[in-house]
Amino acid sequence: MSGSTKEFFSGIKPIKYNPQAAADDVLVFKHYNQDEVILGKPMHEWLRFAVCFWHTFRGLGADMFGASTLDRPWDQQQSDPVSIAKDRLRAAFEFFSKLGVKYYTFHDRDIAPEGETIEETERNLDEIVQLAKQLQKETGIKCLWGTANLFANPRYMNGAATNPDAHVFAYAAAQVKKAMEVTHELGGENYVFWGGREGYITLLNTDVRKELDHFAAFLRMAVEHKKKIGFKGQLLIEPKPKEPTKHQYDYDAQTVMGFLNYYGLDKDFKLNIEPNHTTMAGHAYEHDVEMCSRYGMLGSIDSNTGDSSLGWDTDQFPMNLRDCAFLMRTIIAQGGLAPGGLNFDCKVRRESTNLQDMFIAHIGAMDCFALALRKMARLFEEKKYDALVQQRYSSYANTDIGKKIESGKATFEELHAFIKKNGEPSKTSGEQEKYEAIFNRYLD
Ligand code: XUL
Ligand code: CO
Repeated sequence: MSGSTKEFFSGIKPIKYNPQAAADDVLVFKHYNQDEVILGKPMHEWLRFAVCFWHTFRGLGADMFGASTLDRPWDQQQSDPVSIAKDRLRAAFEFFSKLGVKYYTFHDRDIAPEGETIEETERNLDEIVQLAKQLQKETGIKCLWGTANLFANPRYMNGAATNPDAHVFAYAAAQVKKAMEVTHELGGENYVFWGGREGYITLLNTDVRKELDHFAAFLRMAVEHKKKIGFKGQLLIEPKPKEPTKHQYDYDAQTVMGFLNYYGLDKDFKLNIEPNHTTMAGHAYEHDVEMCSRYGMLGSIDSNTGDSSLGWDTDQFPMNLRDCAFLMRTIIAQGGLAPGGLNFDCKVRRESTNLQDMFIAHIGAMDCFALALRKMARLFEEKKYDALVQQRYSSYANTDIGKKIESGKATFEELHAFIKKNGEPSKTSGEQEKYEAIFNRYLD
C-alpha cells in the first residue's frame, strides 16, 4: 500500500457484522450493519462515523502523573519525524479500513511534525498531505474535518486569536490559512475551530471585550479565506467551558450561538458538539446537541463521554445506550448530520494497552450508536412519544389566546384581561416519571 507493504494490525481482519455474535466476541459488530436501511437511509449515512487521528494515533497514554503506557509499532520503525509520520498515517488508514469507517479527522500538527520555521512546517505538512490524498484514493476513506492545533505550542500560551499580542494573532491566522487549504485539498467536508486557549486564566489581566472582538475578526477572515479558496465545507465551532483555560469563551452551545449572532457570523458557522464538554459546562449529556439542533445549528458531534464521578475531559468511548439514544433522537429529528458526522474524539484508557483495544473501543461505541439508532427509529415510527410531548403544548394550538401568543399579536393588557375573566389556570402534571418510563420502553 502506497510504497509500503507493511501491515501494522496483522492479527486483525476486516470487522464484520454478525447479529448472532456471542457476548464475548468483541471484534465483530452485533448491531452496526452499514448498508441496512433504517428510516429510509443506510445506517452508515445516519451515523457517519469518523476516527480521530490525534487520540488514536498520537495518544500514548501519558498523563500528569505518569509516562506513556501504550506501545505503537508505527512509532518505532523509523528514525526521522517525517518518515514516522508517514508510517503512522499508513497504520491509520489500515485501521480505518479494517474497522469499516468512512471518515477520519485530524489536526495539522497530529499528522505532520512542526519544523523550525513556518516554511519547513508547511513543507512537512504538504508531504504528508500528498500521502494522505493517495491513501484516501486507495481506500475510499474521506476526511470529515480538519483543524489547526492552536493550543500546544508555547507561543499560544496566552491564547491564539484572543492573544493580547497581535504577532501571535498573526501566527494563528497563518496557521489556520494553511490548515484550511490542506483540509480543502483533502476534500474535507467541514473545518473545525476549537479554541483551547481562547479564554482567560484571570480577569485581572484580561480585556474580555477586546479579545472577543478579535476572535470575531479572526473568524471573519476565515470566512473570507474559505470563499477565496473555493472551500465548500461547513465551518464549525466546538464549545468547551474550560480546560486548558480556566474560562473558555466558547462556553457552551447557547453561548456560542449568542456570540455568532452578535457578530453576524451565524450564517457562516454551525456547532460541533462534544457531549463530554457539555457535561463539563454543568449540563445534561444531551443538552447542547438538542439546544443547537433546535436552532438549525447542529453541524457535527464529537461523540465521546466523560465520567460523572470525575468531571474533567476524560474523552471516553461512548458505551452507554441511554446517552447514545438521546443523541440519536435529536439526529433523527433533524434528518441526519451530513455534512457532519459522529467523530470519535475518544481515547482508550492508559491501562488499555493491547493494540486490539483500539478496535474493541471503536467497535463497542459504533455498535452502541447503531443499537441506539435502531431503538430510536422505533420511537419515531410509532410517533407516540413526540405526540405526547406536543400534547403538553396543545393550549397554544387549540385556544384563541394560545394562538394569539404564538403569533406575536398578544399584549400584556389583553392577557391581564384574560386572567381577570378566566382566573387561575388548572394544575397540570409534568409527568416526568411517565416520560422516563416510556423512554425506557424504547430502550428495551
Ligand atoms: C479538546 C477537543 C479537541 C477538538 C479539536 O477537548 O475536543 O480535540 O475536538 O481540536
Ligand atoms: Co472534540
